[in-house]
Formats: sequence, C-alpha cells, structure tokens
Amino acid sequence: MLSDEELQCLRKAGRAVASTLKQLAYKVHEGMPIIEVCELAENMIKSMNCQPAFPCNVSVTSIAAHYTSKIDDTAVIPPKSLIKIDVGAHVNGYIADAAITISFSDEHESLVRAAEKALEAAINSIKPGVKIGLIGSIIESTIRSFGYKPVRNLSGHMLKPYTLHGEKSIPNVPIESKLSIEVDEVYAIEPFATNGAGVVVDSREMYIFRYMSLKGVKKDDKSLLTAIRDRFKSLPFCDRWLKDLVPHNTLSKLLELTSRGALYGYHVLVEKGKGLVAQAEHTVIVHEDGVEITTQL
Ligand SMILES: [Co+2]
Repeated sequence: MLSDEELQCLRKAGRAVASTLKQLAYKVHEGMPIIEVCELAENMIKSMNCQPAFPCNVSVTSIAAHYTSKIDDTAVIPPKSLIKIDVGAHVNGYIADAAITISFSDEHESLVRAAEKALEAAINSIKPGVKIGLIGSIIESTIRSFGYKPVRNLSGHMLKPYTLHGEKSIPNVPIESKLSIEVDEVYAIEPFATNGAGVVVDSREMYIFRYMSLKGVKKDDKSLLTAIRDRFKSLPFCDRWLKDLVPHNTLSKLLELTSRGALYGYHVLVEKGKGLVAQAEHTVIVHEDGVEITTQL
C-alpha cells in the first residue's frame, strides 16, 4: 500500500513536472539556447520545492532521448525542428517523469499526435491485472494507425523511490511476457513514434550519468564519488550540477569515471534511420479502480 505521505510526495512531484512542461511549451522557441531550456526547467522544479529527478532532456529531431546541455553548450533549438522535452522531479525520492514534443513546423503535427494518442490509449488501458504486452500492442497499433512506427527499443518504466527504472518495463510494441500491472505501482508511460527505422542506437555522446560503485576507484576520486552518491543517490545527474565539486573539465572527469565503472553513462540515443522522433509521456499511479495521472494539471 502506498501511504498518504507517499501519495502526497508523488502528487507534488507530478504537479511540479506538469507545471514546468506547461510553462516551457510557451517559452521555448527556435534559436533558443538549449542550455537555457534545461536550466529553466530545472529551476522551475526547484522553485516548487522539488528536486529534478534527472537533468532536463532536450532531444532535437532524430535524437530520441538523453541529450542534456553540458556546461557551456552553445547548441540552439534549430528552425523548423521537432523537440522532445523530458523532465523529472522528485520529493524525498518519489518521482514524476513526463515529456512533451514541440513542433516548429506544421509538417510534423501528425507524428506528434501519434505519440500523444498512443499515450492516451495506453493510459486508458491500464488497470490492475492488465498484461504489459497488451499495453505494448495498444501503443504500436495506435502509432501504426497514423502511418508511423513505434521505437521498439525504448520503453516506459516502473518508478520506485530514487529509482528511475524499476524492475518492470512497459513496451512500445507487443511482447510475450507474463508480467502484469499491479495495484499501487507507479509507471512512466512513454510511447515514441518515428518515421524512421523504429529503433534507436547509441551515439558516442554522453552527458548524463549515474553513480555506480566506489570499487577500484583511485583515492583522489573517492571523495568526489562519495559526494555524488550522497547528493543524487541512484538518480541521474550532469556536469552542470557539479560545478561546486569539480571546478574544471567536469565532463572529462565524468567520462573518465564512467570508463572505470564508477559511473554509468547514458549515451545520447539517435534514431537509426535518422527519422524524426516524437514522444509523449506521463506518470501514473495504479489504483484499484484505474489510474491517476500525476503529471497532469
Ligand atoms: Co521521461
């Protein structure tokens, strides 16, 4: 059973995410520095007495996920682009995660609609006892009905305290699985629609990290890693959030620690066929009689 206190934390984080996305939808424009979008989102979350659960992801056109600005990023929102803004907030580890897609060209409207409709259909199907494979098939058929493909190797995920990816995933395609949805579980549901290959691949770039282990770490790095672990626990972070701990070359330090296995690095994910990618996402709490969307105002 989720306690009243847990529910309150989940709802507070959800409202912060919803309000942040709503404001960003008006403020983000072509030519805007991506670092401004990230910092605006993260500061809005903090202003509502929540903490960002991960760095704000701003993924442009055929990038599907996991791009956030590094320190001194000079990238801007390109003209006529399609961007996904994915934000997370937490209160005492209780997470809300949601995303919107903004299109700066009329051409991409139906792709955005495909992801949104798939999300709506998926959420409407969720109740205790529903097989996760059924949700995947609903997402796929909705996206296909618009003439697009779901991204098959990205999925929604269970949210647990301080854990972004709990043990169950919600696929965006039909899969054979005995797993079903249970009461009091919390999920981020996130269909991705594309006019490309329907699969994402790792790019070389990495800007988001999470703490893994202190084992085998050089003595000099132990205090930094301990500070990272204490600050973020198992939640993702980026170099912009460590300016006080690492004054110079922060990203290189994080990449070095990743290569040693002390951190996990998230590759920026790119659509394999260089297709455009749209995403829609909400966080839901599963109740006995249906779901509660926490990331909707
Ligand atoms: Co998300």
